[in-house]
Amino acid sequence: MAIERTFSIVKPDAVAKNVIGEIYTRFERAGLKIIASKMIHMSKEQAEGFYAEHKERPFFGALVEFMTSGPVMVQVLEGENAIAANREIMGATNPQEALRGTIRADYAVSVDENAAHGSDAPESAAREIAYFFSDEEICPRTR
Ligand code: DAT
Ligand code: MG
Repeated sequence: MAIERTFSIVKPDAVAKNVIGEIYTRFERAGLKIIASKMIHMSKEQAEGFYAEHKERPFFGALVEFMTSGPVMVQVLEGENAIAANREIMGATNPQEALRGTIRADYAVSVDENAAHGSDAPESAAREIAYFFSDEEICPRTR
């Protein structure tokens, strides 16, 4: 499998729980390299645009409200099979269904506030990375 990039968010609930570092450690232990990272507090427009694919879903308003309720960490992760690897360590969307030892099982309690986001395909990864990061903000390892 080739080296891939994926887009990740440590969501407002996890930032509020003060577990940014613990989640970053899980990325690193899984062999994923953080090649871009910043803290932002999303505007309503930014969150609506990011989750545009879900705008007809009944939970859309609550999702946007949650994602703008506090700061988040946004990051680009790079590594072997990064998209699937990140989804695996995050666990299922509903923390009640997430496997033990996954980020969502350990740091989230409900589907409404589920600690982390990870791109689900190469196309969404490219779109989501470009949505939050300019090329200059992405820093591939040189050593
Ligand atoms: P994922 O974040 O695992 O990619 P998704 O893309 O289906 O899941 O949904 C995006 C987010 O929307 C998800 O992280 C939490 C919220 N969400 C999804 N399904 C939901 C539901 N049934 N009730 C409330 N929020 C939901
Ligand atoms: Mg998704």
